[in-house]
Amino acid sequence: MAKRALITGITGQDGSYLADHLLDLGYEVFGMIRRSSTETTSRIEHLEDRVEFLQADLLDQASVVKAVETARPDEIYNLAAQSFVPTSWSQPVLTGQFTAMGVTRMLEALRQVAPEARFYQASSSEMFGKVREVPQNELTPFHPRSPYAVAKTYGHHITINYRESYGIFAVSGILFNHESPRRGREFVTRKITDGVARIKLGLAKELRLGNLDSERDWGYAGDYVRAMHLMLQQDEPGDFVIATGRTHSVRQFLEIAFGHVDLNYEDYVKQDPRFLRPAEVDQLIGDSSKAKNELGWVPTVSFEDLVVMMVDADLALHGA
Ligand code: NAP
Ligand code: F7E
Repeated sequence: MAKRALITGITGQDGSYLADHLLDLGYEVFGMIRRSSTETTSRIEHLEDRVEFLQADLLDQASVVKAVETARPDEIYNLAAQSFVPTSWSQPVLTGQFTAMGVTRMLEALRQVAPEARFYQASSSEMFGKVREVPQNELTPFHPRSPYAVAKTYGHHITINYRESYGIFAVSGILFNHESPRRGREFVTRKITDGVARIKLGLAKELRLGNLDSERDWGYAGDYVRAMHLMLQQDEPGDFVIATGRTHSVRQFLEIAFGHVDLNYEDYVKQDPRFLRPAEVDQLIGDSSKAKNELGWVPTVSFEDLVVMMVDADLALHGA
């Protein structure tokens, strides 16, 4: 019989790639969607006939319980969150409700109606924040630098706590930044590739950004969802860092993205203090050797290929 998976956050970047991957593997996929007055399903339009959608909101315990009850999942992937770091300073309480307490609501729903289901929590490299060691691995202490990262740190620990308290097969993937043509346009990579496409096609004259010196370990989202699935297929539950092991600055991203269309980023990029953060994470670089050894997971898309893939996709979207 086909395995059943429930994905929260299925309308987001990772949810859409994970749904693609699980359907390819023969899963029956259920997707939790919150009510909206506007369409939020553009990333999963191609899957509408193959996924069963369940309306629920992470803020509403009864709706979450109902979704788990209906899906009767073998596996739950908890990807839903308020995931944009700057918004976590302007809406810190809501971010805590979604990104921290939302995890407990999902775990409680699982405990109540599907205690045998395996649970994946979307943890984040942002938990390392002001890093204590380089590179960061599963044992590196956390020092979160934003309300988002604090909320994710809670979600990480409550997942481990439910594993230890109730024997639930609950794992946490500490994923470093991962991007794709389906990335939200407010995140820096997509903001840049969208900006490059607009500038190249004469639709915009400049691109306003914040800190160009911060460095991230950027990978491809399609690679990272494979790791989520692998984590739930192990004999014992455990936590894994997923990263490429290479770090690059926003400036290097700009050089490659503008260079790909024969432009120089310095002619178009303006620094704008509105995009600076109250506390910055300067550099992240992950050590995913545990994932390589135990899951057999390795990334397949290089940084350079990722940038080019995203620029080309945005050029195509704008009609080039
Ligand atoms: P994303 O594109 O921002 O998607 C977030 C998803 O959460 C959307 O489907 C959104 O639904 C849903 N959501 C938000 N609030 C909700 C609520 N109250 N009830 C139900 N659903 C809600 O994020 P992503 O990049 O795919 O990331 C997936 C997860 O991994 C997130 O938890 C993120 O924090 C975490 N993460 C991401 C990265 C990364 O680099 N991408 C790295 C580490 C961890 P709507 O469409 O209705 O808004
Ligand atoms: O910023 C700098 C900014 O917003 C990356 C989320 O998926 O990954 C993501 O969080 C860097 C930061 O991602 C702009 O200051 C400069 O240093 O693309 P971002 P993030 O904050 O790293 C982690 C792993 C998650 O878990 C999160 O959910 O780029 N930057 N200028 C800018 N960033 C933005 N957004 N906009 C700018 O104009």
